[in-house]
Amino acid sequence: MLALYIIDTSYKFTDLQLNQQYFYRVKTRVQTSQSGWSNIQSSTQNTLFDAADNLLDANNFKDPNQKDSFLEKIQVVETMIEQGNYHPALKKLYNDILKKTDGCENEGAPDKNDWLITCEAQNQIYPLIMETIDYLMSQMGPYDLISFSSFAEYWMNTDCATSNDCGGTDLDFSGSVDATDLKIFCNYWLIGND
Ligand SMILES: [Ca+2]
Ligand SMILES: [Ca+2]
Repeated sequence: MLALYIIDTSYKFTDLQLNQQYFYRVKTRVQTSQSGWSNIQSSTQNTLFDAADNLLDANNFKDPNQKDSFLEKIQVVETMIEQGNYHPALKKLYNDILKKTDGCENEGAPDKNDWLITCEAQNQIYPLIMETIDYLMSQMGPYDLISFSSFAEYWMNTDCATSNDCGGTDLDFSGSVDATDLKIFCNYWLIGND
């Protein structure tokens, strides 16, 4: 909620959640007199699918046909989310979709397995994928899945791919449980205790 006066006649919201509906109303003030509140307006943020469809041109892909495949993958994830299957959705986002868009974030240039071949395109979609991952993590609540004792049990395990993601402790689905997973766990554990 924004409850302050601004001088400009427009305002840009940031950190809005994909697929969420937001409501707005405004009033104006001239010196000491002010108007009543406007009617309430609302808008719904794009889904990740719509955002990817609108933001990414087929020419941004290594092969222009990959745009459709990319959108199909996102569609699969959105269906999983609608059905409440957060864990498989998270896994597909991390393992499949994010990896095709993460070279610029990790190394400053598109990497070998990236489908998007420009940093401009990656920089548009990567933050939205991360936002969706954050949303899923917040919906799941880390201690629904795992606890510190699970971390002890699976710590430094390197064959998570064959063992149900090491009981859920391989949070970035890298195949092993290490400091990266513990860091993710701690971040969400802190958020969950606000
Ligand atoms: Ca990659
Ligand atoms: Ca890991």
